[in-house]
Amino acid sequence: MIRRILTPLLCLLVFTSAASAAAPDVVPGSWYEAAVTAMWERGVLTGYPDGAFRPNRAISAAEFVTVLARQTDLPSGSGQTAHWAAGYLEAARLAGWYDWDELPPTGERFDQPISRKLAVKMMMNALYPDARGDYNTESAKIRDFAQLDGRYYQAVLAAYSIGLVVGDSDGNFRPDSGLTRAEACTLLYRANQNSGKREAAVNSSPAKPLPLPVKASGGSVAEHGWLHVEGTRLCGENGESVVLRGMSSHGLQWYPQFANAQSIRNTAAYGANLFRAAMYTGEGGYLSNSEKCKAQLIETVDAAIDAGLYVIIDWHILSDGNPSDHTSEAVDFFREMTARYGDNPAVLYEICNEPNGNVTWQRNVKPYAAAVVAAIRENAPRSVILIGSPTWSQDIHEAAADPLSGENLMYTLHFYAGTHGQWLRERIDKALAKGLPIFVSEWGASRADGSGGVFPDESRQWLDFLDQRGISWANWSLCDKNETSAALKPGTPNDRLWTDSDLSESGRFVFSRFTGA
Ligand code: IDC
Repeated sequence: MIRRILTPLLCLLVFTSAASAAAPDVVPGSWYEAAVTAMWERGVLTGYPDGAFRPNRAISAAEFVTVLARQTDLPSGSGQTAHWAAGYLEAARLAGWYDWDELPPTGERFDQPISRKLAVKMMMNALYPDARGDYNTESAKIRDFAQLDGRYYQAVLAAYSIGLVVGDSDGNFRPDSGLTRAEACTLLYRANQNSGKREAAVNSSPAKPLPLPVKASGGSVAEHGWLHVEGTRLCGENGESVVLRGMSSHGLQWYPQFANAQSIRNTAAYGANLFRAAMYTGEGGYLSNSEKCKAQLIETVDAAIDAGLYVIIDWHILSDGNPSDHTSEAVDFFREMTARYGDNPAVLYEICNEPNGNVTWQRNVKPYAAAVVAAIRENAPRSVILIGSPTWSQDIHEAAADPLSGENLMYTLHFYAGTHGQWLRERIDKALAKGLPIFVSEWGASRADGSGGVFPDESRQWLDFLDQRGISWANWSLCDKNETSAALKPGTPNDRLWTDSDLSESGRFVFSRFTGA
């Protein structure tokens, strides 16, 4: 009886406190949430009359100047028109943030999207008026520097030199394109926090990864460095617990377009710190087309490293169910990959996606793993290695009963929320109790065939379970294929930032969980 009364009451409390933090369309756990919430609470930001924030809409010049003026306590002046922001725009002009011709006080351009070059110039004038960037060093970082007018050189070079702005994945600054409201607010929030001249805007929670062209301070590898395994935990360089969460590519031979730099950066912008490059061995993959597959894999791994993510090189056996049929190819492949990446802390090696068919741990998988681990250790003595088990990487109890010896080895467990449930979670707990380190290198919110559902309740139950145990995961898969496990809607472009409306039902759920429950 008491429970029946308490439950609705609790729900109500949780709901109202979350709703009061910021506008209702600020996605909890998103990359911009901390910045927007802090600025909202401080009164620097307000929403539209309906209360929404509209994170993905382009920010106008009037909106940008107003936020910056409030943030720096610049008093409103007397505007020359009845435009709601005319006072702030006039004060900003008189303060020297911009010139008359850039936003004439007659107001025609106040409601148009502000260009990046003008936004950066205003931000630098307001917050870092004394910063200077060396012309030669900084301009070399900006691929489309030639498109920038001379009047923006100083501000843009200075912003690059102190790391407030970096180019997008192509190295371009795109001076004439705009910014979304979420991007602009996150940029201003970080700029204000870093300026050191002003007290931090409300809280000092660490900055989350930002979308292009504003990159976080180096991402997760910069923070945690070399990973290692202690007991069943994945740890960073200083012994801190680390949980990796992110996306798996689909088969690189089929969907390389969503394993490109922009797609990986887009995923990071939602808070992921992991990308898994699934290089199929069968089905037109490495065993029949090795050079092409390897080239694609390298491009993808480099892009993930560049974005500051941890990245898994996945030897994706599937239709070829017995890994020991191709031990020598795998040994050669991993020797080559570790010669290239063995000294890079970002890279993890997954040596057999999903053994299946007539294979056992002791007869097939363990001897294969022993050979491949030994080959990897020649060039990569400390990298984390992920090892699969029979029945599509569900038979972790067999591995737990007879694990390999060696350091920094973890065992993969794969599940699909519409097919696998409680019994498989119990298997994880039993394996953990025996000391087996577990890594969920692939899971789907669909059935095990990659379609059906989506199963949000089952997926939530699974992710809550993993979060409680600090288990890392990668979701299947980052592509726009017409199957429910795909994170993107069919036809999603791969050359621009994504918004929530590009994500499928599965994608929306999964992307909201990258930063933990
Ligand atoms: C599926 C893809 C599907 C493709 C099929 C065969 O989603 O488009 O046609 O592979 O190549 C796995 C595998 C993973 C599967 C996925 C869903 O690791 O390759 O992808 N799945 O069936 N294990 C369990 C499920």
